Amino acid sequence: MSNIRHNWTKEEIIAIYNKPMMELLYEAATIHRLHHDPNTVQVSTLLSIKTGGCPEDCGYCPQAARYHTDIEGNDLMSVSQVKAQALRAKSSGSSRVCMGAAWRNVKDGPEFDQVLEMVRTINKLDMEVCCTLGMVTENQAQRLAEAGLYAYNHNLDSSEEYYKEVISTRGYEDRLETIDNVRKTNVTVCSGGIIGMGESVEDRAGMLVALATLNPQPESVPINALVAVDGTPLENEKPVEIWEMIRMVATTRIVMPETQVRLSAGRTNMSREGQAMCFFAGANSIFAGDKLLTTPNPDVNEDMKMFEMLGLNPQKPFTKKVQPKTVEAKDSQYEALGEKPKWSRPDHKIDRNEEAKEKKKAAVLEKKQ
Ligand code: SAM
Ligand code: DTB
Ligand code: SF4
Repeated sequence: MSNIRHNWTKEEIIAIYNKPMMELLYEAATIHRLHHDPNTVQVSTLLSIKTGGCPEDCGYCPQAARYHTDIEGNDLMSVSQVKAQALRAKSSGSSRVCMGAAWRNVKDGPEFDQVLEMVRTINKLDMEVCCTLGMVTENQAQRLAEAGLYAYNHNLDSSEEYYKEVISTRGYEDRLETIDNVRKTNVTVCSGGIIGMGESVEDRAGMLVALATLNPQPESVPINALVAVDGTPLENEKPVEIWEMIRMVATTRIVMPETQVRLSAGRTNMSREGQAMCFFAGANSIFAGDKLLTTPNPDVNEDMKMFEMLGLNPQKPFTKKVQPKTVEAKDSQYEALGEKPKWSRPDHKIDRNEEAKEKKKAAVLEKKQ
C-alpha cells in the first residue's frame, strides 16, 4: 500500500520547514533514498518556442507584454527548428525537452497544430516531451496526450492568498482547473512554484499543501528561485538565500516522497556546494542548457563537471513511466472544438503591477517623441 499522504496541513508543513537544519536534511534524505536512486538526477532542457508578448500580468515574468523588459520576442518556432534543438539537447545528456510558450491559454488552430507536430517529432526521438502553454481544456489536453506528450507544466507558483498579490489577470482556481484537465489524460502533471517573490513561509507551506493534497500528487514539482528581471514588478526582490532553497526542497521531498523535485530557475546564483545540499535534500531533477526560457542558466559543461564530481548520473528517459504512443494527425480521434478554457475574472488590481505597466507606457511614449 502506498504511504503517500494527501491530508497535509499548513501547520504540519511549516513545522517541517522550520526544523533544525540537520534534522530536516536527515529526514528528507532518508525519504529520498526510500523512493529514488540518490545518485540519479533527471535532466530537462527548456525551449522557448514562442517568446514574449504575453497578455497576462504575472509580476515575476519578463515575457508579459505590459512590462518594460528587454527580452526579444519571437513568433512560434518551426517544427524543424525544434527538432534540431531537441537533438542538441539529447546529445548533451537531456532526457526531456520542455517547450514553453508565452500564451495565456491554448487556442485551437494552426499554431496549436504546429505544437502537436513538435510533440510528435520529439517523442519519436525517444525523449520525454513536456509543454507549458498556459491554460488548456480537457479536449486540448487529450490532443496533446494523443500526440505523445509525457508531461504538462502548469505551476501554482505560490499560495492561493499570495497569488492575488502577484497576478490579477486570472485566479488560482483557473490553474487548478487546467491541472485537473491534464489529470484526466495519460499525461503526467508537473506543477510547482517560485520562492523569493516576497511571500512568507506560510505562503510557501500553503503552496505545498495545495500540491501535496492533489490526488495523485504531481509527478514533478519544479522549485524556482525568482530571477528578478528589470522592468518587472518584482525587479527589486532580494535574491533567495541558499538555505531557503534547501529548506523548500527538503520540505517538498518529505511531503511528496515519489515526486521528482526539480531544482529550477535561480541556479546561476547557487554554488556547487549549495546545489549539492539541494540534491542531498531530495532534488532529483534540473533544467540544463545555458538558457532557461529568456534568462541565463549555468553552462552545460559546468553542470556535467558538477555531476561527475558528485557521482551523479543523468536519468534515462521513460524510467518512471512508459513512453506514450504517438498518433499521427490524420489518425486523430479528437477534433478541435474551438472552445476556450473557462477562467475567472478577478476584479482586483495589484499596485506594483500597475506601476510597472505605467513605466512601460511612459518609456514607449518617450521613445515616440
Ligand atoms: N505561459 C505559461 C504559464 O504561465 O503557465 C507557460 C510559461 S511560464 C514562463 C512558466 C513558469 O515559469 C511560470 O509559472 C513561473 O513559475 C516560471 N517563471 C516565469 N518567470 C520566472 C522568473 N522570473 N523567475 C522564476 N520563475 C519564473
Ligand atoms: C518552471 O517551473 N520553470 C521554468 C519552466 N517551468 C517553464 C521556467 C523558468 C523561467 C525563468 C525565467 C525565464 O527564463 O524567462
Ligand atoms: Fe505569460 Fe506565462 Fe509569463 Fe504569465 S508566466 S506572463 S502567463 S508567459
